[in-house]
Amino acid sequence: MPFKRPAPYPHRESSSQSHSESSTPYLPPSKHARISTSANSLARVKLYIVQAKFDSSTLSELFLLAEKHAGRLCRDAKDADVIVTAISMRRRFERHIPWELAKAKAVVNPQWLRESAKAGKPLPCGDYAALQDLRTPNTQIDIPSNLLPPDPSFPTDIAKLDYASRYACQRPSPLVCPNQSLAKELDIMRRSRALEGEERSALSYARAISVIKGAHNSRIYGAYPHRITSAHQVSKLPCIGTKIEASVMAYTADRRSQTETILKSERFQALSLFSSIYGIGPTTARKLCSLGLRSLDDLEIYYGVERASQRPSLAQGGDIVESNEGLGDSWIRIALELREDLAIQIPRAEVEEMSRVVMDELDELEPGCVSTIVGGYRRGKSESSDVDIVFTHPDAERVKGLCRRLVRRLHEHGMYNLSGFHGHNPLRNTHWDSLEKALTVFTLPKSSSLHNGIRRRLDLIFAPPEVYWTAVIGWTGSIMFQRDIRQWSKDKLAMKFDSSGITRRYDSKAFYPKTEKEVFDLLRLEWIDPMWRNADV
Ligand code: DCP
Ligand code: MG
Repeated sequence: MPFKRPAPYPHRESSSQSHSESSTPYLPPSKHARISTSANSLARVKLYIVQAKFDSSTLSELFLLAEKHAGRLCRDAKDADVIVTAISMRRRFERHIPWELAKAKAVVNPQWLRESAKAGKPLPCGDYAALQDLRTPNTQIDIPSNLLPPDPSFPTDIAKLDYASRYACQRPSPLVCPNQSLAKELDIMRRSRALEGEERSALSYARAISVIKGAHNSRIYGAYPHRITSAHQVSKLPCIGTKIEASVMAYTADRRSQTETILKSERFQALSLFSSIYGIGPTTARKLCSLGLRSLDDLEIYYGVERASQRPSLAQGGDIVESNEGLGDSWIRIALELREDLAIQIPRAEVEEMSRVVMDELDELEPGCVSTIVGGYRRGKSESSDVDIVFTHPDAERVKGLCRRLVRRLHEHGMYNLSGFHGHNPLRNTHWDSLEKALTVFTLPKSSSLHNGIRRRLDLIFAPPEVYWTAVIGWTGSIMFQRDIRQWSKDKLAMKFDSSGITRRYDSKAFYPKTEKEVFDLLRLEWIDPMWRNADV
C-alpha cells in the first residue's frame, strides 16, 4: 500500500526567531541558500520531502522523524528551507523541483534528517548535499535520460506473470513468501549438497526453492491460505522431482524439520564455518576437513594466524592486490582476520552512505558517471552482506580503466583495506562476466556520519553505457532469477545473456537495449520489478 503523506505539521516558527549563527555552522550546499536557524534548533527548520525513490518504509520513517523533530513539513517545496531527497541526479530532480528553486534551498539526503534528529540540532547541510550538480556546478555532463533510473519505476503487472512457469524470470518472487520456512528448510539441504560438491543436486534444490518462492498465488493454492498443504498442490509445481517432493510433503505434513541431522552433523558445521570465510569455497573447505580441522582455532593454527588480541590489524589503506589467485594462503590469512567484520550485516542506510561516498570520489575523478546499487539491496533486503554497485559513464571511452583509478583513489583516501581486480571469487563461480570490476574491502571514512570502523565487502562493477542495464539486471539478481534469464534466452530465443551483454548465438550479433525495461522487452519477458526478483531464499 502506498505510504500516505501526513498533513503538514503546524508551523511552529515564532516571530521572535533568532537569526544568530549556530556554533556548528549550518552551511547550505548552495551559496544562494541562506537558512535562518537559531542556535541548535531543528524545530525551526521547514522541511520538504521529495517522495520519489523512497520505499514506503523509509518514507514513513522520514515523515515520523520530520513530524517529531522538524519545525514544519511543507506541502510546497518553495516554502521549505531544507529539501530532503534520495535523488542525486539533477535531471531527475528537476522532474520534481524546478532547478532555480533548488539552487535557493539546502537540498540534502535523508541521512541529514536522521543525524540531525539524533543530534537534536540541524547539522551542516553541506556534508549531506544530495545533488552532485549543486556541489560541482562547473562539471555539467549531459547524461542521457535512459541511463537515469526509471521514474516512477514501471509497475509490475503481477496478473500477467506465470506462477507455474519453469523459469524464475517469469514468476513474481517476493522477499518473504508464505512458504518461507519450507524454502529455508530446503535451503539447508541445498547448502549441504553444495558443500559436499554435489552441484547438480544443489541446483535441483535451488530450483525447487525458487519455484516455491514464486508460486504463492491463489491460482495454485486456493484463496487462503497460500501455504502449501497438500500433495496435490506440490504436483502442480514445475521442477520438483520425486525426491524433493517427498521432502516437501514430509515437511508440510507436520512442519517438523527434516534437517536436524544435517544441522547437527559435525562435518556440515565445519564445512559451513570454513566456507563462511571470504575466499574459501566448498572444495577448500572439504580439503581442510579432510585434514582433520574442525574449528576456527584449528584453522588459525593451520594457517599460522596469530590470536585475535595479538594480530596486527589490517592497516587502513592496505595493499592493492591485483588478483587474489596468486596469493594462496596469505589471502586466507587476511580473510580470517576480516571474518568478524564481514559477518556483520549492512543496514540499508549504510549501504546508501557507502554508495554516496564512493560516488563523490568517482565524481571528482570522472564527472558525469551514473550508478545503481544492485544486489540484495535493490531487491529490498533490509540488510546486506555486501554492497554491489554498477557504474557507467555516457562516454564509453571514459569507463575504460576507471575502476582501477577509483580503487587507487579510495586507497589514497584511506577508505579501503584490500582490493582484487578481476580476482577469482570461488563463491561466484556461476557469475563471471567480462566487465571491469574490483572486489574490495571498504571502510567508511571518519568524516562520514555513519563511520563505524567496520570493514565491509564492496563490489564495484564498471559497464560501458550500452550494456549498463544488462549489467544492472545481472548483478541485481537474485542468483536463480538471473540464471533463469540466461536459460530462457538460450532455450527460447537462441540468445546469450549475461551481465556483460546480450548476443544472438548464431552470428554473435550484439543487442544494446537502452533501458532496463527494454532488456525485458527484447527478451520477450514481462517486466518484473527488482522487489519481485527474490527467487533465492
Ligand atoms: N550473482 C550471481 N551468481 C552468483 C553470485 C552472484 O548471479 N553465484 C549475482 C546475483 C546476485 C548479485 O550477483 O544478486 C550480487 O551477489 P551477492 O553475492 O552480493 O548477493 P546479494 O547481493 O543478492 O545478497 P547479499 O549480498 O545480501 O548476500
Ligand atoms: Mg550483495
